[in-house]
Amino acid sequence: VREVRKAVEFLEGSDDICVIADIDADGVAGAATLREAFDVSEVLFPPGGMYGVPPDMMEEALRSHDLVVTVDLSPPAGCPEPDRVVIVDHHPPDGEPRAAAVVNPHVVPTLGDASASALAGMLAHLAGRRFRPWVPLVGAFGDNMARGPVFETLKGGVDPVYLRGGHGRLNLLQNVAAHVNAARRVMFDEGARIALEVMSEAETPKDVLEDPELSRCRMEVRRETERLMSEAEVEDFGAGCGLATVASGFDVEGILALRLLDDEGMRLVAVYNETPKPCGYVKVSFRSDGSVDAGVVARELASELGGRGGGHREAAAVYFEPGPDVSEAFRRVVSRRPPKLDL
Ligand SMILES: [Mn+2]
Repeated sequence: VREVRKAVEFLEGSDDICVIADIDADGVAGAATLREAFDVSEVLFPPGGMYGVPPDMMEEALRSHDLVVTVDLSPPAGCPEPDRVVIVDHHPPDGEPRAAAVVNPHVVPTLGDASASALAGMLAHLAGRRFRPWVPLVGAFGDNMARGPVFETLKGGVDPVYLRGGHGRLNLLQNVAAHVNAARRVMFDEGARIALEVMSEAETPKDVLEDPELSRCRMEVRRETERLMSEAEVEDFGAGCGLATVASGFDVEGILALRLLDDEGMRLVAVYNETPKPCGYVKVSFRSDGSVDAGVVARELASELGGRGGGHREAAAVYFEPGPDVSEAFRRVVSRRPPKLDL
């Protein structure tokens, strides 16, 4: 595949790579993999719970480094010098992505379903570099994307004990993903930074699970989730769609939406966390049972709220400036019932 070969050539040909990665387990695992395999001089994370690469971060990275690789993220529109950028992402791109190489299943369909971290593992593997193969799989489990040809290939190099779970129990790598995600739910980009260092030092997944700081975050997230679950009330807006409003300094609205979706037996649950993130935006997270496209609902709500939104069929989010009446906006989106929503 031409895009993949070009990406490998760029990564092998540079000794000054800057990685800009999303703060979740997929972004962190992808960054850890690239840093282990290639000459990565710096890893950056979008600040304060922001989603997407801020234009000034992109410009600064291009000024200071030869090659910039975005992981689980794509460059902002109007990015200067796209010929020094490689994209490793699996989100549907906004328009035609411009870069020296684009490793994204939406652009290269033969890649199949894959997390960004698994794509990073594939690049390291194709370059013949050494890396711990369980690391990119952490991101695949974190994104619920433990499937597809890239994942299956990487899985072959991993101790099967790490993948043993089932009967309602998480396997070792799912547990590591929850640890890594807990860090950013509590501390945003600082949490991602800590998790990256822990993952980079770890010889085995157990080493990540035994890290005291990540374990503390996991416990705090668990406690905060239980607190919010005991208070949260889902308002039914019809068509199996509901909204709950909470206030938390933690980024737990996605976990809550999933828990409430299961508990209430709804088709789609939106959770609005009215406490702003450190970056100043507030967020609504969506989880769907698959019969409603959460990504479509998120984009519709984003245009109502003047924010940015997107995601997949099962999981999506909207970011916006605090202020608008979210409940009214959500009511308008649900009552319009555009055919695309399948409501
Ligand atoms: Mn991802």
